[in-house]
Parts: sequence; C-alpha cells; structure tokens
Amino acid sequence: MQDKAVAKLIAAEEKRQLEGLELIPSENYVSREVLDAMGSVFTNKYSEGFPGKRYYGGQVNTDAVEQLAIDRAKALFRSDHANVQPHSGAPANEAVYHAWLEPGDTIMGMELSHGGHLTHGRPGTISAKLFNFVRYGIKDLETGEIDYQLMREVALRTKPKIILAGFSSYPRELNYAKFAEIGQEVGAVLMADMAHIAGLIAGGVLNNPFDFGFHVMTTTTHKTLRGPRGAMILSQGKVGNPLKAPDKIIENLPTLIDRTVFPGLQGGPHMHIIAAKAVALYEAAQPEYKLYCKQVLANAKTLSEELMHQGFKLVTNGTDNHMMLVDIQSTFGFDGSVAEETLDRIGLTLNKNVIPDDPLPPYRPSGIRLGTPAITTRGLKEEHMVQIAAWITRALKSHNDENELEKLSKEVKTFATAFPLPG
Ligand code: DSN
Repeated sequence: MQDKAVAKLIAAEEKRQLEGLELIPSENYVSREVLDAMGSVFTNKYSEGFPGKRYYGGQVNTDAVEQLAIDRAKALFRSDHANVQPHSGAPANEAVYHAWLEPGDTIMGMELSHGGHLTHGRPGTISAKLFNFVRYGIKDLETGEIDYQLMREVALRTKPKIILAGFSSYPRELNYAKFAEIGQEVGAVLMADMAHIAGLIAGGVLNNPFDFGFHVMTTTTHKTLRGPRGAMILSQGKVGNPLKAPDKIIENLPTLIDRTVFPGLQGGPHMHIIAAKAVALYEAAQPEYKLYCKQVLANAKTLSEELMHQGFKLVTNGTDNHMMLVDIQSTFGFDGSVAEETLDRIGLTLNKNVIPDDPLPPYRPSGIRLGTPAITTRGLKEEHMVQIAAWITRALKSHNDENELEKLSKEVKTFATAFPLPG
C-alpha cells in the first residue's frame, strides 16, 4: 500500500485483534471470502433501483449479485421478500417505521434500560422526534420474563401501529407467541429487530419470529450472521395472514418497504457490501454454520455459569442466547466503565452497559455486556470459557495492581495468538 499511514494502522488493528479476545457480543470475524467480496470491483458501481429496474446502465452483474443475496436471505429466514440494501441497522429500522406510519403514530418497543436499542425510540433520535413510543419491560429481574400483562394493557390503551420485539442487551428468548397474541388483539404490525440474534435464528438454535406470525424482521448482517457491516429487511407479503393487522398494509408491505429504502432514505446501494452479504448468507446456509451456532450458545452458557460461580451478579441469572449482562457495581463497588478499561488493558474487549433500571448514567453505567460470537468463530470451546472467567475475575479484583494486570495481559496474549484470526 502506498499510503503508509493507513497501512500501519491496518497492521496495528490486525495485531490488536490477534493478540486479544473479542467479547463484544455484537462483533465477529468475517471469512476471507466476505473480505474479498467487500474489497471487490463492485465498489466501483452505482446501481440505484432494484434488480431489473435501475437508473444506470451496466447492471448485468450487480442485478445478479443482488438477486442472489435476496434469494439466499428469503430461503434462510423463510420470508416472502428481502431488501438487502440498508446501509446499517438504524436506517433499516427507520425504513420500516416510515413505510406506512405517519408522524405522531405509536410504536411499542422494549424499555431501553431493559435491553431496547437506541432506534427503538431513545429520546433525541429522529424516530423519537417523529413517533410516539410506548414501552414494555421486564417483570422479573431474576428470570428476565417480560411483563406481558402490562404490555397488553398498554397496547389496548395506546393502540400501537407497530409492536416491536427486539433488543441489543437482553440475554433471554422472547415469547413471540405472546407478542403475536397481543398484536392480533390490537391490530398492530409485528416487527422483530433481530440484529443480535439473526445468525442464531438462521442456524436454527433460536426461534424464528416468522414462525409465530411476525410480519417484518430487520437485522444487521455483521453480528452473529458474520457478514459485512450492513443490514436487511425481511417481510411477509401474503394477504390472509392469521393476524388481524390491516391486510392492505400487509399485502403492500414489501413494496412500501422497498420504496422507503430507495428513494425514501438512501440513494445508491453499496454493491460490494451486497456481494459480501450474499457470501455471508451462503456461508450461513452450510451445515458447519449450525455447529458454530450451537457452540456460541454452549460457550455463552458455560461463561455465564463460570462468572456466577466466581461471584458475579448476572442480570436474569444467566443467558439463553449469545450474550450476558453483568452487574459490576453491586459486586465490586465500581462501575462498568472501570471494568471495561481494566479488561481492555489485559486484552479482553467488551463494553460497559446499562442494567435494568440502572441508577447510573449510560456513560458510567453499572454493568458490562459480553458475549461469545467472535471468540467462538476464533475456535474457542467451553474449557476456554472457564479460563476467560478466571482472567476477568483476577483482573477486576486487582484493577489497581499494575504488576498483576501486566502479568494477565501477557497470559491473554500468549493464549490468544494460538488462535489465528479467521479471514
Ligand atoms: N451497536 C450495536 C450493539 O452493540 O448492540 C447495536 O446496533
């Protein structure tokens, strides 16, 4: 590379990734094939429109590659329609909201400190300025069970046009049948934001909301799905859906969504990223991907049990998926940002995170969030989770002890470099 400054930074980032262990639950390592597609000549092409209907010439290969991505996404998630153009998860969610809602309409989403995402109506966001968000949340912090009775009461009172199931920090399975029941009663469209768990749904280890009558699903493509950074919107467009959501909207949903993505929110799709999405979707349909997903869950279960065994307080006392939330403040008397910085120093990367009803502010919250998708891609198994839990415990117990942190950092580096980076 002629540009030595950027070349140096890329090499340094590769070294950082190799010598540490990635525990941020929304990150992963992509394959060489996904990297190659992202770095391909599709980067050079403008393709406003959709396959077969574009506004520029020269689309023979872009049409084919986008159609491949669409077909693979539909087959993998069992949907009638797929839009693979959203640049990332936030615009994918915006596109669904704007497909048929009017400013002032109501959307029901998860309480943010209980696990909901910023795009689920955090004050100050564009969607929160335009729409009226109402909430559901966790009833029992020991089990993580959602308060479905309260959800129903609020839904009956506020008549949301969308009921949104989904989260970025909730370690349990949602009861999609309950969502569907309430959605049916109030005539809401059922939307699932599956960004964190789409890969695990594709791999068959977690439930698919479409099997419970959901109408729309958004997801990023770079988390458990192990693709490029980007997103997709999957939708069902058959009239006669068992739910009472307005048939006209359901019938037109795919078209409304396509129009909202382009030209509503975006211009030219990123065809190199769409090519890489197609590759990732191919990989997620292979038998070894199912084994990967099983291992992600097995690792998460072992890591959460080991942490609890070491005395950590886990929100909901465990996990059903790939992630766990740990209440650091109540165990150690310091906040999650101190834990994040301490563990960063020894090569374990994770993020500070609010816990349900957190008394502390988001930048210095009580908890941390960690997960197993990336380390499982790296080849780590249950026995390694025991080691990681022990490192976390030792580091946090001696977070002011420079010598101990230095020693731990060397241990992590020696261990991590034995597991080459995929790709
Ligand atoms: N930023 C992502 C996460 O880490 O969960 C959600 O979009």
